[in-house]
Amino acid sequence: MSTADIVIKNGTIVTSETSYKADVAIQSEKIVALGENLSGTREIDATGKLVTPGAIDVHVHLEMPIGDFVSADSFFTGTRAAAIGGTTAIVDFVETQPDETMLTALAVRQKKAAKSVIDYGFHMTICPTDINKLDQLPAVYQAGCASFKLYMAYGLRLDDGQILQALEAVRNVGGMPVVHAENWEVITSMIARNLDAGRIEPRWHPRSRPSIMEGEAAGRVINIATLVGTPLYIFHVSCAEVVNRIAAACQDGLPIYGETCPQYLFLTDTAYDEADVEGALPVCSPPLRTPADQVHLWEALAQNSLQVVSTDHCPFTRAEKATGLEDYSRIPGGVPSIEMRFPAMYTFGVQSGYFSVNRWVDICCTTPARLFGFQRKGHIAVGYDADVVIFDPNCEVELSTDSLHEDVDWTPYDGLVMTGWPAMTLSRGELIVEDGCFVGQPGRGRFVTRRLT
Ligand code: DUC
Ligand code: ZN
Ligand code: ZN
Repeated sequence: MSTADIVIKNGTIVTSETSYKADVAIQSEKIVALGENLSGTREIDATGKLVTPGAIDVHVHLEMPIGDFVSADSFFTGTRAAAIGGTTAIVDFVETQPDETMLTALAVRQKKAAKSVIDYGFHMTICPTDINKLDQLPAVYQAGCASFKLYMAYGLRLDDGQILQALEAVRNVGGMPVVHAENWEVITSMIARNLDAGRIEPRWHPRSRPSIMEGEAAGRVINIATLVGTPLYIFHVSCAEVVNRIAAACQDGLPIYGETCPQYLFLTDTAYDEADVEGALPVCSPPLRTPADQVHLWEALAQNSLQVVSTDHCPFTRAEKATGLEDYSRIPGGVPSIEMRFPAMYTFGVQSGYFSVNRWVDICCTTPARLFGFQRKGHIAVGYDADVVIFDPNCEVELSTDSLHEDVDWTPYDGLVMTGWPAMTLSRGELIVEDGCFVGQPGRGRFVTRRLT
């Protein structure tokens, strides 16, 4: 073949299926050849390194208005941090105002995302005020939003009848529904009872959102999805009760999928016992759970009862978190994880022996691409986008607010040591991260038209 733009030489290619030594040739944004002794205008030596697909994070909230606040990372700072950690595509969210069409809301959100440094897509949220707009779903799917978000909690929650209608409409366009599964009636009753009794501290957050009720909500929506005959993807699984329901559905051959997130794999509910704002910082929903739940999640990832690790990256500052110290239900929920996910899953998933290097790539890259319709991403193969990470398995990085690039003044992972970190990140053939430094341009990321068929 003719000389390629870039050739990554001497690395070990890791896919979800296999690992092997080969060079990777890149031309005009694509992988154009895999083989031995390839030559390129620029040659990058990857001796001793793993060459993986760029990771895909299908659950992030960047500059997202939530309650009185806006989540701390912008599309620029959040995607820059993601790229430094080896993530080359994200999926964020669109919420439609009552007097707007879904396509208008999509266009508004696309404008917001214009400074992204990596490629992106959006889940279209179906809010209660969207139930009479379900005839817009074919146009939304056509526009490239192949997945639809349903809430069972918060102000945007749908009741069971609305969930039935929404799932039928998503099924009819061939989309993937994603769901936040919690039992809002029980949660709000327990919060009211606690606040009435003066139980206002963050430690009451997990006690108001018991895992048995996360399991109940997940079971209920799995049943409705099964009745409707649609696949379903459950967001931020935190506990054994949900894992067991997904595993049972998979056993029955149903297309039910689940993700968990770093916060549930690395932190536990004792974090809420810390004094002052420290106890408020890790408030997220569902809440952090027990060490036993944590082990269950790791084992579920190994056994394919959970298929994906995403982040639910949704940071708020220390000052914003502190506004809820007199009422834990007002603490803005969410933690930062967008940068550490891919290396953390290598260090604590692969190095700790939970699963293989191929399963790591499957969980972080290939399955998220497949389930969410990134048809040219998530794999190292000819014809795919040259979204590639050159991963140094020996590079040690200690996580801290200083070492991370997220635009927020704390991290829940302070002091956690990664053994393995991206040496380089390429997005569509462009080198955008080198030795931990971002070297790309704001706005180079593109909206990806996702399709499931
Ligand atoms: N929980 C959510 O459901 N979304 C944003 C952050 C959080 O903690
Ligand atoms: Zn959620
Ligand atoms: Zn979320």
